[in-house]
Amino acid sequence: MTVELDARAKEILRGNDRGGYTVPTHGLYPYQWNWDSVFSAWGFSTFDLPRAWVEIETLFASQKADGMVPHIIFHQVDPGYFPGPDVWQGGGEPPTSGISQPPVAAILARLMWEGDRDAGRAAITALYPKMVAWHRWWMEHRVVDGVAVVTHPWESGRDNCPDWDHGMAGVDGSNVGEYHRRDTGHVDADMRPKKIDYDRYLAIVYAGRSMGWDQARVLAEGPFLMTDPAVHFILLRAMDDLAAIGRDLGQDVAEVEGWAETLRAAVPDMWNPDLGAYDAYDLKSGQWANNLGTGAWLSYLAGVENAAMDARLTKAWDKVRYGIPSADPEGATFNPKRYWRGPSWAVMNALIALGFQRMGHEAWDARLRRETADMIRIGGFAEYHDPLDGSPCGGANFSWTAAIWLTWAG
Ligand code: 2M8
Repeated sequence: MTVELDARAKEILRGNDRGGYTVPTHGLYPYQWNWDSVFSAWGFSTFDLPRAWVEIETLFASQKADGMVPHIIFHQVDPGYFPGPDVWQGGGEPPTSGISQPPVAAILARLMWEGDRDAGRAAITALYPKMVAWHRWWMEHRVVDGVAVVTHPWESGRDNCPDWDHGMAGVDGSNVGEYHRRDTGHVDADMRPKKIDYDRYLAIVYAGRSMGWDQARVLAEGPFLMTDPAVHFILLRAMDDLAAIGRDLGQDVAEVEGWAETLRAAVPDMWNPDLGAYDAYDLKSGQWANNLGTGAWLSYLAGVENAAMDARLTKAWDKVRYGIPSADPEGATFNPKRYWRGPSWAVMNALIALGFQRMGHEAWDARLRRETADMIRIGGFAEYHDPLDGSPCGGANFSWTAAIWLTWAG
């Protein structure tokens, strides 16, 4: 069974390879997505290391002059996805979107590099200054008072999670006109964001586009601005990993270490005492999300933990059977099948597990790995799974789920 699933996972990555980059899945997502691509690279690294490094090189080839690495790169126009390059108008050749995605590259590149230094030396040496430039972009354009923020739910990667409900309520989506969604033609609409969400996603894109994607303006004037503990902890961990890579390469890492210190010093500011956990905060309305979500779970990744939160988190985990739910199972809006509002994501489970490993939570790591593997055995290499019964949700033959099977779960 495991051997068969190993072979199937490799087949999925090979099948989604479009030559230098990997699509998340055929049909639903026909372009290169930033963090999907890095997870795919990690998957490739288990059986084709040169191909793995090429994946990350292709991603960084679309880095902007200001250091941003875009969230989508539209290599070949495909009418099967909306919104495409004509809507985004993010510039570049190939064209890109105008926002970024969680900076996991340094975290996984370090694992790949430490797995085989000789094979990775040339790639990591070329990538290092590019990753530094990207992290500098985050510090300049997506960190407010030491805390990481997102300017669009898509920038967080967790599109419709309850974290964003307050911020999204403040976005006027009434003027976006007619448009034709494609996602609901590929997968069950009940597993996707609602129309009201899409209206607002588009309104935020139109606002950024009208500013010519001037990122200082997007930050200051955009209609959506929330702190994101998940991105904060990912960025902080990525800083530590980038500094480690830099030291290995004999670079002066003082600037990177300084960024890590800034982010680490602001961790207490993300603590919501009423929730008893790290939480997202709406900088527009001045309200906590009050949601026990992925951000809290990712604290371990950055070497942060809090005894009060541990009990709260494990209680939520115990309510489901297959991995970490993307929203609190006791929350009023929990939905085990609707995208980021409850389902378990193999890719998030793997990232959370890297945190458990860092903090020495071996039993939790083993449990999460077992549950994620069981979920994949039950539901296949789906985009995400129902955490109650493991059934598959969203797109099938998904690159990052295949990658997580090969690197960790399987
Ligand atoms: C989802 O997001 C895209 C927009 O970026 C979409 O729904 O159209 C998210 O799950 C995101 O995290 C992921 O990178 C992307 C591709 O798998 O799909």
